[in-house]
Amino acid sequence: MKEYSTESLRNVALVSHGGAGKTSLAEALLFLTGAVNRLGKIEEGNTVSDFEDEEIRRKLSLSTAILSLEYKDRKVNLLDTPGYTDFVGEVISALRVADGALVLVDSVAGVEVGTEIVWHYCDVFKLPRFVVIAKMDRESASFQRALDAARQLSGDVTFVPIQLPIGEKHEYKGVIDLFTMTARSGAGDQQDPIPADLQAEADAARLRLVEAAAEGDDSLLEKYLNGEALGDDEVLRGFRAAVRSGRFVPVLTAAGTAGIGGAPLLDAVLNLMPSPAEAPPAAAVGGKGEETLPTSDSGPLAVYVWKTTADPFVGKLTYLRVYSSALHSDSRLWNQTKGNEERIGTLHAMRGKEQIPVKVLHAGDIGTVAKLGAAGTGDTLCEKAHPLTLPVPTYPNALYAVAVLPKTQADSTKMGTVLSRLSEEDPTIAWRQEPTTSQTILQGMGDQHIDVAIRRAESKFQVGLQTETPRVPYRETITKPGQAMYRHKKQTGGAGQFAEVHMAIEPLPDEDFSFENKVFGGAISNSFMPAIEKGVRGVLKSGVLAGYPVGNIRVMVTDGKEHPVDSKAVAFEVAGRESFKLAFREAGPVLLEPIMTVRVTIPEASLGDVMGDLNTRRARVQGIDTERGRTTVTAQVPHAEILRYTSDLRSITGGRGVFTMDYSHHEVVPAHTAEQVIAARQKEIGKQEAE
Ligand SMILES: Nc1nc2c(ncn2[C@@H]2O[C@H](COP(=O)(O)OP(=O)(O)O)[C@@H](O)[C@H]2O)c(=O)[nH]1
Ligand SMILES: [Mg+2]
Repeated sequence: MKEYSTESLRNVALVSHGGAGKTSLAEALLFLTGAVNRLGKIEEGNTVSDFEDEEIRRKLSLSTAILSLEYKDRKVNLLDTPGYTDFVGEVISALRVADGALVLVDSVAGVEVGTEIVWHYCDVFKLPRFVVIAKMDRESASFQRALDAARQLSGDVTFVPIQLPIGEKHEYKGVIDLFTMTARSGAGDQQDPIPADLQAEADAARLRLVEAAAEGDDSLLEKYLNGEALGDDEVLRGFRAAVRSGRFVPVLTAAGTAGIGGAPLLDAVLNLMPSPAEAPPAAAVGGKGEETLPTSDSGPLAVYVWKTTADPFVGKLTYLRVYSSALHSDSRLWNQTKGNEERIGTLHAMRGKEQIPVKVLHAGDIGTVAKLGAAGTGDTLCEKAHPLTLPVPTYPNALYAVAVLPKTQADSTKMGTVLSRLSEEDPTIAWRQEPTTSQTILQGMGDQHIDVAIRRAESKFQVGLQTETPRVPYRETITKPGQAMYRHKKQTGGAGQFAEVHMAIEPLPDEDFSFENKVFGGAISNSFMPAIEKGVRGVLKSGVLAGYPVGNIRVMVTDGKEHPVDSKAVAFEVAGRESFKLAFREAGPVLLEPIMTVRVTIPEASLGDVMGDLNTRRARVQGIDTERGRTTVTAQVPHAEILRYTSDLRSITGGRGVFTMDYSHHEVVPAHTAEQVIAARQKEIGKQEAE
């Protein structure tokens, strides 16, 4: 591939609800520009973009692919993102490094919830964008209906068609390009006269385009208001400014699988989307505070790692965007985030999994490099002499948790490593050990996300994992003072065992545990105290009621007896343990459960359903706020009741609801619920012991 300068690049992300036709459209553009000589199909599992085994198996995109294509002497880096909500992390990473976005709207389904979500993220990154009304050849496709739906995406911008479809449904043949006022049938290489029956409609639409163009530039507006005609160049210049200001969104149409509309779409990308040089310059934190980086080869080197993948055959692949200066193959640079030097081998432009070696990536370009040592997603690479850190976007919290278990002993030793790898690759995956339940917890965006992660662990790292619902980290404690004594006596042949311990316990609200020797007159030698304490501490870990950790207890040894020959540390350990258990049962034992503070943000219309559902979850609602049609409910909800809320909220709100969740405190479990929890846990322990 030849070298492309900053001005000749376009970085554009394809975003939408899943199934709107992004991957198929990208495939059509690759085919049109000669990057592939056969049009791949989703159904046949042979598109360039969806190359991963899991993507082929599921027939949908799971991660962002770079599709570099060359058109009219420019290079367009298409970033084809997944649409399914679980994989929104990939969308965020792609939008972070894109200079513009193509938002696809299905010509039949219209705007779906995934479209609203990606629109919101385009706002976050302030990206100029197009709406592409896709799959126009489908039965019951309607340009007008889809356009009306798209207009609902935002009341703050004006949607302006720059193309009209020639025909719809199976009659869809091509597009009318309102810039050139020509008909472009099929892929649109050729420009023909507009069909007579569409001329009036095209003239009216052109008028609205010219009006929008005039608004993009004050001098043009004056000319326009004075009744002078604007030339084609002026229309383009004015409209380009209008689009980049974010106030106007051009609307296009296409059908990827039918190969219609590709060339006019690419023309619009070249004409209207900013090159990296025209996009707002990046800001980074340097040694002396924030710096604005010129997007040119002469700036200080700043490279952002936006994605990393590991593959048993390819090894580690690091996806980069150069923000400033040029990055050369076979060079060295500094990983400012990790604090180590990185050796850059051969740089590549990418086309799905195909790596096309390049000598240099100029400022603004996107590509990959293999086998970087430490670099992970979100790192900044720079020159050691000029340290810089580029900002990492905020990813949503991964709140869908499962417990993971190794399938075999061999898997067990590799489990931690593989979970770390997965969470390094994907900022929306996290894992940790939960000490109170002794479980390994893996968190992601939803069940599909976790499912894909588990399959990757198996196929890429050969580590078999199983999942189960995580246990709630209950705790046990007491509510009033209690006391007990226990005598341990054992005569086996020669040496016997003897110990007697009297114990009093009471609640200790502000501390987890204290152990005191209150024995008068040497009834128990001081030297046995550590053994008694050890016996008690053993119970703190394993619990009394249902095997959960015990805490907030003050333990006092008040009296006891010992035998000159048979008393040994081990005997006092047993007596300490058993007397503590007895005292515990006397002291009003209760189960404590974690209570979470949950903030649920939903469309106002879903409020009734969401509140009704929260009621079934023992929730205490603390507040309801409504702002611009979105309502936020704040509530305290027992952890046990909200384990699967990610999926449940999605189904209650049609995917429009989101929530955050933070640990608040532990609280006594109501007696009735506690009985059920204890019974279930005892059954589980019984089963484990039987095994
Ligand atoms: N009729 C028709 N079907 C399409 C078109 N584009 C995609 N599809 C089909 O719609 C489904 C989803 O397409 P895909 O490209 O994977 O959508 P994505 O999830 O947005 O990437 C697949 O079955 C495609 O074959 C199109 O232009 N016309
Ligand atoms: Mg796709």
